Amino acid sequence: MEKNKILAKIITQIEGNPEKLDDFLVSNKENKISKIIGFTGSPGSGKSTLISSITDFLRNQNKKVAILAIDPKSPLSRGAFFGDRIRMQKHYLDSNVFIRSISGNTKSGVNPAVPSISKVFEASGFDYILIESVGTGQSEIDLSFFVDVLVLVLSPGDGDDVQFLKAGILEVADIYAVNKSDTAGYDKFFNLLKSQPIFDKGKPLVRVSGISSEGIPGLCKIIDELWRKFFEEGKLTKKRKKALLKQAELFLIDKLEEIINSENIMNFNSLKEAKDFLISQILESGRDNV
Ligand SMILES: Nc1nc2c(ncn2[C@@H]2O[C@H](COP(=O)(O)OP(=O)(O)OP(=O)(O)O)[C@@H](O)[C@H]2O)c(=O)[nH]1
Ligand SMILES: [Mg+2]
Repeated sequence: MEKNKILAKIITQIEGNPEKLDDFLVSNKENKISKIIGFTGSPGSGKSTLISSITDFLRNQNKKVAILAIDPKSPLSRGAFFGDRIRMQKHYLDSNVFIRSISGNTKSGVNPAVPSISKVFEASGFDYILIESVGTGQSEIDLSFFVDVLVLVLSPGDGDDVQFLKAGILEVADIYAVNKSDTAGYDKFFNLLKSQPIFDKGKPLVRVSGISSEGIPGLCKIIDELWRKFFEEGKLTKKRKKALLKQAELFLIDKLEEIINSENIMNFNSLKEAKDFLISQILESGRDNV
């Protein structure tokens, strides 16, 4: 079977049960570290277009690229809806680019299978894993645990959305990519952002256009430099360990919700009893299934 088809099948199994990962990694001989880069931002800010443009740039350097789009709207069923297919179209013909979308629809936040899927990509020898996630709030913050470097994509369309600019995602992003530099009124927006105290903390604010490709080589250089810095400081190892904890937390949250929403759980009368009950249920459900 063609290599990418095998990869697609493995990911489908991991998405349903991330703990299966260990079965697949036994034969990993590549032993190469991928750069896991997250792209988040409000709907329509241009994440997919930017990822496509970055993929062009990386492919020109002969890098292998895996793209994982987390789609919050898609059903939990297999073969989830892939809204960005058109923008990524040309890359589908390239066997060194692998594109996959998964559902982000878990109650707890971002899909907890993400780090396991990244490990499969890493074991398959991809140089870069580019992860797109849309939405504001918890799922984006969760994504920051699952990537090495997080890029927040802003665009002039976000200008009026003060709520968005206030969200905690600004703090957890490592790089701000201000997209659509080819559009009218862009400079005003860029300068407005630049003058905000939050953008004045030394994190890179980069002028880019996913359409004209302005600033893409510069953005990729900044991503690489930051990744290397995190790697050399040992931050990357810590981050990836923390991702495992976050993954476990997300599973536990989903499991707890399931227990709380189930029937016949009323045989306790105090907070302590309720707490003990939850703990016992978690333990009873078996560590392997949590
Ligand atoms: N002019 C201009 N338009 C852009 C640029 N990047 C994206 N767009 C347009 O903005 C719209 C949204 O782009 P997408 O790449 O789909 O944005 P997205 O953030 O992936 O959107 P969602 O996945 O729906 O959240 C499309 O019409 C793009 O053509 C850019 O750099 N310049
Ligand atoms: Mg998109």
